[in-house]
Amino acid sequence: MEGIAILDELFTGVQSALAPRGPNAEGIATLSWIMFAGAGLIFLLVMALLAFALLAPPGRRGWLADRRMVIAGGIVFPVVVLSALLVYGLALARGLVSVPGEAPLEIHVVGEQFWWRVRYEADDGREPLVTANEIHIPVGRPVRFTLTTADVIHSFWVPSLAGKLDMIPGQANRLVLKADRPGVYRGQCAEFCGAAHALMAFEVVAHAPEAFEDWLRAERQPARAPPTTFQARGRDLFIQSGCGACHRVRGTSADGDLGPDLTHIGSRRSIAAGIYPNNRGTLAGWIASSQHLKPNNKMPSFPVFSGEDLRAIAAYLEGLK
Ligand code: HEC
Ligand SMILES: [Cu+2]
Repeated sequence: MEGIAILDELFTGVQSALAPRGPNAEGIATLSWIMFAGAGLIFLLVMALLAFALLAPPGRRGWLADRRMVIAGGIVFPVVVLSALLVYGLALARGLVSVPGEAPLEIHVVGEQFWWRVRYEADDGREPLVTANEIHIPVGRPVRFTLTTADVIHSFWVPSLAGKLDMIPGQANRLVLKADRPGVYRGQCAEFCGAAHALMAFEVVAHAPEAFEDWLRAERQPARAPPTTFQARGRDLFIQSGCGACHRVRGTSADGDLGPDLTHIGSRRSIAAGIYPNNRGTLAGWIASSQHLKPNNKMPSFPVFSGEDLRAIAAYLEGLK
């Protein structure tokens, strides 16, 4: 049963290159299958020849040692097969970076130890919209990512949608992808970037185009005022405790830039770069002991709050929809 569950995850999962959900990932998956099948066939052929060489009567296996066999099997065959693969691979790769037709949606993602800063470029001259750790895209429209890093090398990988591309200091890499159907696809940093590297994930949420526009419009709004006195107390604690030195909540005095933008943190599915589900409990736990939950991340734990204060801050953040 365990084995079946793993296979199922492999072919239908939210983070599997074998479960492609867009044309770019599909091209890569097809190439992998061709290589896998080809390698399998060649393996069988070599094993059959080996068995023949070992078991056939000596009089019948002399041709195996013939010089023409060595040239055909050792030079001609690999050159032909590998050249064909190279041509196919290069043609495929060209399709992965070009954007035919429609203007792509431009999203800039910055790798940070150990989270993702996400910026939507506005095409009407407005400021870009900044958020973190959850990337929303419309279905059916190409999206062009500009990938950079604020510190070390990270690697941006959403296996169901596209190949893997590194984020390299001093360089901007471009990745194009398209989602065929609405859904949530998981991504992961794929290059060791420090102690919490394995805890640096994210999600891509693909919406129908109108739903994406709605999301964008809502996300552009400043944070809403706390609706209850308990949440208002949470906001006051948030401001007084200096969270705003690192976090921005648009519409308040918190305008730090070191950590994720929290203006609409309540609407995100997970916290801490895709690691914990987003709810009042995990938010409170994160604030009190972020260093325990994600060792060596750049946010200090805040063990100073009483349980009640912690709940108030968490309720405030949860309400930032
Ligand atoms: C020294 C800078 C710093 C301070 C001060 C700070 N944070 Fe953070 N915070 C960060 C960083 C960096 C992250 C990203 C951690 C990661 O995922 O690697 C983060 C992540 C978070 C997250 C998760 C965000 C997300 O998108 O998943 C929340 C919630 C949060 N902080 C709340 C707070 C609160 C509340 C305070 C004040 C009590 C606070 N932070 C103070 C730097 C800071
Ligand atoms: Cu990383």
